[in-house]
This record gives sequence, C-alpha cells and structure tokens, in this order.
Amino acid sequence: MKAFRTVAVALAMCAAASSASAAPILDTAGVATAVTFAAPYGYRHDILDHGYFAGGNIAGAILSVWLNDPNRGSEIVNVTIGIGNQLFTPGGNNDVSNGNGSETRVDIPLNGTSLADLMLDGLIDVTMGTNPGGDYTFLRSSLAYEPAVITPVDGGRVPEPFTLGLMGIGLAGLGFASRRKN
Ligand SMILES: [Ca+2]
Ligand SMILES: [Ca+2]
Ligand SMILES: [Ca+2]
Repeated sequence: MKAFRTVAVALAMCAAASSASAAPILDTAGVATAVTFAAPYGYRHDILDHGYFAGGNIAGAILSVWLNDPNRGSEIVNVTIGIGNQLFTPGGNNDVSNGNGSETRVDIPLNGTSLADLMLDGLIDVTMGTNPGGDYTFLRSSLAYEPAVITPVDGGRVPEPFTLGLMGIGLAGLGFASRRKN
C-alpha cells in the first residue's frame, strides 16, 4: 500500500512537471573529512541509484559542497570534478570564510566536460584539495541534476517520455529514501 502510494505520488509529480520545467533530482555523497594539501579528499556521486541510465540526457547539474574551517587562515579551495579541473575561492577571497561551527556553501555548475562525464555512466568523481599550508573541513556534498526536456514548436516545455519514465523511477527512489529516514 505504501509502495503504491509512493508510485502514485511520483506519477502525480511527473504529471505536474509536464507543465513546468523538470524538477531537479538531488544526490548526496561524501563524509566529513579534513582536507590539507597532503591529504585531498576524493568521493563519487552516483546517480544510477536515482534511476538514471548510462548515456541518458541531463540538461544541467550543480555540485554543492559544504565546508568550514576550524582555524581560518588563507587557502584556495581546489575542486576537481571528473576529468575537468575547476578552481574556486568561496566568498571572493582565498579563505573558507566561516569559522568552526558555521558552514560555507559553494555551488559549482558542471561545465560541458564534467556534464558529459556524468551522463556517460551516471558517475562523477570529485576531489577536494587545497594549496600548501591550506586546510579546511569538507562537510558534505549534493549534486542536483535536471533531466533533459524537449521544447515543442508551440513553445511549451514537455519532458521526453523516456526522461519522464526515468523521473518517475527517481522520484519513487526519493520517496523510498525519505521513508527510510522516517
Ligand atoms: Ca547516489
Ligand atoms: Ca563518469
Ligand atoms: Ca584554514
């Protein structure tokens, strides 16, 4: 009965999505880890567990990482995503701006190369690094991705039937995950 309700809710959400943009799907990964130059931290986002199939279409994805810095100081947050390499300095300076107990969130849109890496197999590897002498704490990571949609000639936005099916599976998975948390 619960499973039926989850599927019904997922289908209802898909129907709602057909008249608007597709809802982003969230994948979480990583465990809290101290990062130094000598000890970068690598982890992987795997979206196959949301019903994504290798070689599918993704319109866009944003990687969000949460950081803090137990001892402040100046450091570069060096984020390597897939086979690309992107450098970030949260807050516009070379410091994870928040001290111990608070969090800095960094949002990183995947570039074309990283997105292709993700679409190819549903997996994307991320490495958090810093410069010599830099240190901060990686807290957690979330990858939000939006299944591709097609735009018909009348200008409306309608999910592809195939993508819609994947969304249903993904949403059912989310329902399952949230039930497990309860
Ligand atoms: Ca996953
Ligand atoms: Ca990959
Ligand atoms: Ca520091």
